[in-house]
Amino acid sequence: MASWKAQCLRLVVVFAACVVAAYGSTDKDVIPPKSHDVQDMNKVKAFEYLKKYGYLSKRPAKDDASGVLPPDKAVKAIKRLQKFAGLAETGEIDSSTLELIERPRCGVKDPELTNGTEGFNLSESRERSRRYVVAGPPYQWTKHDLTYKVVNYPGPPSTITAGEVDADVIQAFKLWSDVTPLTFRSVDDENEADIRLIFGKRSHTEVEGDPPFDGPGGTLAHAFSPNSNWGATDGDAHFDEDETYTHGVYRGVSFLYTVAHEIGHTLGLDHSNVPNSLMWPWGRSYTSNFVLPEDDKAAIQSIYGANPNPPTLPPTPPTPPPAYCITFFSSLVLIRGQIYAFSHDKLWRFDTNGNLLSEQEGELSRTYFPKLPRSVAAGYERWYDGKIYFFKGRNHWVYTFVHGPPPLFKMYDVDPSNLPSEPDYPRLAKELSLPKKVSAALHVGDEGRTYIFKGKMVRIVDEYENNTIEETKTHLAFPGAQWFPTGAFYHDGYAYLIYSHGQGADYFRFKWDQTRKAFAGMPGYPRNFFKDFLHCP
Ligand SMILES: [Ca+2]
Ligand SMILES: [Ca+2]
Ligand SMILES: [Zn+2]
Ligand SMILES: [Zn+2]
Repeated sequence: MASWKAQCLRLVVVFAACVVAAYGSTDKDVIPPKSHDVQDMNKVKAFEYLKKYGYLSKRPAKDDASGVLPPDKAVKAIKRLQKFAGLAETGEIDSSTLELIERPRCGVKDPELTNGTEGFNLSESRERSRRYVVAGPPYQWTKHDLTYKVVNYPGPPSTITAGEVDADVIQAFKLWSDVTPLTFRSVDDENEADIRLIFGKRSHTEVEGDPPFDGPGGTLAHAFSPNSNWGATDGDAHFDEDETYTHGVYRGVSFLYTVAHEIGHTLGLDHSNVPNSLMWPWGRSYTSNFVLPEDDKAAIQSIYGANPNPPTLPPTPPTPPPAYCITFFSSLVLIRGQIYAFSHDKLWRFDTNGNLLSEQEGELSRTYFPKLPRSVAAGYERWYDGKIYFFKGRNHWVYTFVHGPPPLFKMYDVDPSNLPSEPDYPRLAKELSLPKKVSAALHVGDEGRTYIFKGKMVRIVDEYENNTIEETKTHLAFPGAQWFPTGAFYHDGYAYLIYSHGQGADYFRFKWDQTRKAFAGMPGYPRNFFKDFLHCP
């Protein structure tokens, strides 16, 4: 891997430069299958994606020229993508994989996560293997005082003004300079700039090997590693001008987020497989009070060290807390790596770093989940098939993800022979052999285990075997926990039990013990959920 990488000019979209160099004419012989069948269209799409983003990096075998990717190679590549993105490794282009493929993202190729990859640590548990990746020497700056130039500004369909671009660029550089000895200074002459930020459509520069952009959607931007033999283009970032860049609103593509991510590449970072890290390849919408996630801070400090003069925290202006900081959440559910917080007929979405991903005032939950009742009491996403279960009172609802325009989830039809009739919910919890009045639920994906909370009790269900492993008192399965959690989720090796009350919410945290197949209590809890998770005052 390392030697292969070193041979390439290092556009972090190594794709164009390297693939052409490594494959020569063979590359264009591999033609994806042509068909009007939807299934095959998805295969073509997936094939293009895997090739473009570094999941089919080996020289294709001769017989690939037939246009059909050998099934074992396809399965392997799809599994690698699913592993990187934290999806169930089915090896099939299932609905969540298709959704991932259609999500706008950075054009830079994803790193191959092997034992030998720089900066990537495999440790005991699978969950812990999620970590940042650095490009490694020599792809880093040898000086700390860097200069930049915003060479041009985007026209329509972007709605961001030149002033807003400049403000976002300053804020994006500050995210990185606050935690490192690096400094960034704007210069007037682009020829004096280390880092040039350039907007363009399709074939957007004269630079040989710079891959063209792909129109609206798909690739948002790409960047070039420092010291990677591209001459002046080293350390530059290019932004697809066919995107609708926005500033400070929840619509369109957040320019702040996009530029902050690309700067990470221009400083020598590769993509991280930590969901919701800044160097995670898939773009996301505007977030208020964006903070640099810990994974990215650790990544950049592993190259340049910490800031010897860390900035003193600026005095926080006395702004009223956002509405969600004084909301009673009837349930908190982790769905596709995001926390969905439900209250009455609304929901708020947060990433696991506590960045708000939805409107500050909340959104109607039915725009995501048609016919979902108000104040849903509990829910969880089952990893192996992506089904999302909700509970309230004596009833349950099941949803599945659909890619395309909202609503993003549709009711799951229990009996496929019923199609195209409407699935029939609510259904009784009893049909799932579950009690009524479930207050919270969490799902440990790797184990296929679901914990269903009701009153003082928790029922541990094996989803693979479809049976109950154990029913016990909550504080026995979760040492130190109180009864009756109102929300729960499992993330990255830890379970969180949340207790909403009139004045906010407390939470307890428990570590999954792989050997004992049980949760261990952690000292120092309960803590304030709104402060820790949602950055509320
Ligand atoms: Ca440059
Ligand atoms: Ca694009
Ligand atoms: Zn990227
Ligand atoms: Zn470019």
